Amino acid sequence: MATESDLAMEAQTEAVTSEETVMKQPHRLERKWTFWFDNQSKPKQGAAWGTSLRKLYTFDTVEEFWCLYDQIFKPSKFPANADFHLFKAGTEPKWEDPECANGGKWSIPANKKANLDSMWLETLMALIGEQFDDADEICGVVASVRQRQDKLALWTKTAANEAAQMSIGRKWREVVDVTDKMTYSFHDDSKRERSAKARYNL
Ligand code: MGP
Repeated sequence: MATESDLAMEAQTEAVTSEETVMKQPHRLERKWTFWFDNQSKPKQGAAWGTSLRKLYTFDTVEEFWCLYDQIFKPSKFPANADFHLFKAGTEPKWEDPECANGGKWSIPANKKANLDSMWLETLMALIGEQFDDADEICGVVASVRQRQDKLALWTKTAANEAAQMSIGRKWREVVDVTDKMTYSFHDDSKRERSAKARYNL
């Protein structure tokens, strides 16, 4: 017959086992995200924009994210003219994608390589962690490694919605912790409402 201490030991073992099971389960994100990469450092003569754009990985857990980030996605390791993208799965990082066609982007210049990496990482975590109130308005983020100056751009869906863009811009500024001037530009000027502006500033 089991003694009281046997039962206590059993209960304790069960509790530890179920805690381990919970810890081993991957932490699922609210939605799926896709990493893209475009290496335009050796462009083929006459090749149209987008021919070197590659879809790399789609993931939906925190564990996959860290694995991918650690192994590959540090922008500063890459040559000039490379672009990195993290976009919602199903949205291509192109103006032509229906989710982006009526949108635009907030841009932030990165003054140092370390700066680009840290702003990129902070942005990725804010996106997959759903920290933006207007998350449904966001398409994704692009890190551009450039000879002149690296930069980050946060692409959004509805450029004409000024209130949403201002809210996203303010939040992004907080996330990357910069105080520099930021500009939002429409992908396609001809698509904006007549009454709307072509740009917003923060
Ligand atoms: P860019 O990289 O968005 O501009 O586009 P930026 O950041 O001002 O310039 P960069 O030299 O620092 O890269 C540069 C050019 O690439 C554009 O003028 C287009 O010709 C082409 N291009 C860029 N994007 C994102 C697209 C796109 O989504 N679709 C198409 N068709 N062309 C694009």
